[in-house]
Amino acid sequence: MARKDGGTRENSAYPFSSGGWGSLKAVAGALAKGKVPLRQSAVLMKQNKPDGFACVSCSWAKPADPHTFEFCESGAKATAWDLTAKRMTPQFFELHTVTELCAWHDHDLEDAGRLTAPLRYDAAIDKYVSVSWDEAFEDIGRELSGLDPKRVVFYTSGRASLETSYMYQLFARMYGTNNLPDSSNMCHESTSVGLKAAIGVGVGTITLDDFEKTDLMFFLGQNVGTNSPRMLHQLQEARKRGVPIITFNPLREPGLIKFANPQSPVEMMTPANTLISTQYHQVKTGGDTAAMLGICKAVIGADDRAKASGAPRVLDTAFIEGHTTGLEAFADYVRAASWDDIERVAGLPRADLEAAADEYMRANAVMAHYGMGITQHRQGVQNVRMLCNLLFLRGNIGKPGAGPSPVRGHSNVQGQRTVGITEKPELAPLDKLASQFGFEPPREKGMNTVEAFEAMVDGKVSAVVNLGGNLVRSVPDRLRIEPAWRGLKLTVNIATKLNRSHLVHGEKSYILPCLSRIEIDEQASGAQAVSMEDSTGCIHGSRGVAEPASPDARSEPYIVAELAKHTLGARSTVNWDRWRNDYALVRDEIAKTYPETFHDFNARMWTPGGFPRNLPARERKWRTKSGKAEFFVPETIGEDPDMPERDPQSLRLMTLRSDSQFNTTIYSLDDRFRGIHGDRMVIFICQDDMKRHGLKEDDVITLQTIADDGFQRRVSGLRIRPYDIPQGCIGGYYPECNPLLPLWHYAKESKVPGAKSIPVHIVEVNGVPRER
Ligand SMILES: Nc1nc2c(c(=O)[nH]1)N[C@H]1C(S)=C(S)[C@@H](COP(=O)(O)OP(=O)(O)OC[C@H]3O[C@@H](n4cnc5c(=O)[nH]c(N)nc54)[C@H](O)[C@@H]3O)O[C@H]1N2
Ligand SMILES: Nc1nc2c(c(=O)[nH]1)N[C@H]1C(S)=C(S)[C@@H](COP(=O)(O)OP(=O)(O)OC[C@H]3O[C@@H](n4cnc5c(=O)[nH]c(N)nc54)[C@H](O)[C@@H]3O)O[C@H]1N2
Ligand SMILES: [Mo]
Repeated sequence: MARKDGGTRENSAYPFSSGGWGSLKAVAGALAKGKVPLRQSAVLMKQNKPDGFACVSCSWAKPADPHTFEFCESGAKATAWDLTAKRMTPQFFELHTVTELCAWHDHDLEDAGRLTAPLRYDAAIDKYVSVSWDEAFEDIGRELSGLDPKRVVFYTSGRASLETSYMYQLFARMYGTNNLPDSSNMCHESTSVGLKAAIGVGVGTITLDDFEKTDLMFFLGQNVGTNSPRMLHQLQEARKRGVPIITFNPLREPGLIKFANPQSPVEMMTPANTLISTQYHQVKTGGDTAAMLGICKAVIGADDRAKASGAPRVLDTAFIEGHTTGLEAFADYVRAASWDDIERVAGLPRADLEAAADEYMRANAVMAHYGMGITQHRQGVQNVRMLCNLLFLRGNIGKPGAGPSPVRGHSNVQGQRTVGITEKPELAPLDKLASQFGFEPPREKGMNTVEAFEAMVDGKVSAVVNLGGNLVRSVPDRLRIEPAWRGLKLTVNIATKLNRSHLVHGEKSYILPCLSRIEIDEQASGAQAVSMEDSTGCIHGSRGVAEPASPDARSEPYIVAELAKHTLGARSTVNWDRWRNDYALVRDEIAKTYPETFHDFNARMWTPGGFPRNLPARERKWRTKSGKAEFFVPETIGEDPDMPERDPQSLRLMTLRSDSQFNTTIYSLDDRFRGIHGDRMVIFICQDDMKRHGLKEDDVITLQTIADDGFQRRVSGLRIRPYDIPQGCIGGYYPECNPLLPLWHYAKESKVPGAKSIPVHIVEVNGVPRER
């Protein structure tokens, strides 16, 4: 299953490596398709530059000395998507009823262009109609003040800036609720919970400098070529130094195999592209705990032998004794684990895991990059804890070139948590906020994303305010949640483009068009800047450079300030108008709330490369329960409790992203890397399983979730695509497959939906039901 060659065997579906000419062509195509005016496309030169704007796509770090083109194919597509010349004016909405728009494809809705004016749903004509900003704010304020704050949900998608997020959480808390779910709840919350327990901070500890000092990198369940392509720069530099990369991923992802740097003409010309992964292990979905357990078993076995023979120890005993707790219990568990179980659950032979362990034992400094393949499982938090166990064995944290590296998704998803977007009161500086602003914040736990939807299905939510996002598409169980969403009294959507969640509206519904942060944001005190935190905990300023999509669109801080003012009225102790006029004043307040990280915020935000967050684990200070880095004994070897035990017909479905989407935003129906064109309703499945289930390429199947809760979850019209993927595991696209994901299929400790391991059956082939 594993190939030590790291992929010399070409994936027949994909003749290109990631990056390369295909990537440049895709950028040009994206600009042309969006009809981006030429003067606007020059904007790309300001992307991720210290004096420019932070890309609206992924959250990968922005270097202090950026490349001339510090953007990638995905980032350029995201920029082009925002800068499009197409507009969705009120006239557009005069022409189309909401019922009619509900039949549009997700791609077509957003592709119709940027929203230009505030809109209110008019039930009498089933259309969104133009409304003035004043009217909108007044009506929303009135509606919200009449509701029980505990029944109102304030969602944030991870793009909004630190300034907006800080204002938003303060607004929600002054209003009276901690219901502040965000996209992280469906994403890296397993990291926030797992790393916090293990090392005392809920985020990764590496910075860009570590790439120059590392000896080995693990890559688990993250698809770098598609989802954080700028990181390929650092990976390639490390590979040139001979640093091995060991990948665990069920799919042979072309973007993890080879790399050609489109910004290096020499490499573009030479056929010898750099290999990314030196070992590629096609672990079974959900098999990572078992795989890491196998590596730990080989390492601890080698250490036991060294100890017995008096040879130098394999474990970093100084680190373990000085900094950790719980090794003995963990080591006993590892020694007792059987290779048979490990091989079965990981779907990998012992020899492969030992090969990974050999590299690991040779390396002095090891980083572990990981993504949704680790976090979006019933055992997502356990996976993160296992990864820490593995790193702790050889002291791979808090030293140069080493540490856990959760590759975050949205461009400021990590930062939002840093400034108080959380439903967990213990993670928010409530006392500070109370004294700083003279109010009594709510102390009881709010709802995270899954809890908010559970409550919605039970009729316990009245209103949702969406700061970005497209929840009826991104959350599990679409067929159950859409009717619940329609039952809401009020839905307020702050957005750049129209999406499905705006159409599946509540009784009252507003769409408030906002600026993208690529755009110039003029307020009373002049042009404004905002800031974000990247995946490596560095904070950057960002200044819009493009012309606003519409004179009638407003910035996010402006909209949040007005909503707060109109909802809270005299109850508020904040002068929202001053903040709205000058975001530097908001940053001063952030600095007061969080002085350790944000002192002198206004000056430091322009530090090239960003300024680092205060992260004690980087200095080997552990803010955990025990005051040490904590080893962890897994509850199970990784089996998913929702997966039927002995059912040869069952399959595990993982839901994936293509390189032509940003989450629910579908740029096109292609997936260049995986060789898919013009169709997202596909299922990746291996030849063995095709044979076993009697399927041919292009057969069209219906999948049904295996669950006995009395609710039938099906998706039809899925076309069979043979792919290099382990037996028993299949892949499909997010969000198309979301109706199959039950709301209750989540990681116990983090409530992150198990989007990478949905138990399914094939119930229909080419329209003919399957007997069972
Ligand atoms: N272009 C683009 N960039 C994006 C996004 C986008 O949609 N488009 N989304 C952004 C967001 S919000 C996020 S969170 C990130 C997501 O970025 P990633 O973390 O890369 O997420 P996915 O694409 O969902 O899938 C990750 C990989 O996990 C593998 N995988 C699935 N199951 C398992 C498993 O059990 N074990 C292992 N080891 N691997 C598994 C899949 O084959 C896939 O290669 O990207 C961000 N960047
Ligand atoms: N099955 C399955 N489900 C998943 C996942 C999966 O891998 N599989 N991944 C999960 C993950 S990791 C995530 S992060 C979530 C994401 O879930 P969401 O946060 O709900 O979705 P997005 O697609 O990121 O949001 C897109 C919308 O945001 C709005 N928007 C874009 N830019 C801006 C802006 O600058 N400001 C404002 N206010 N609005 C803007 C646009 O209207 C756009 O339609 O989905 C999760 N759901
Ligand atoms: Mo995400």
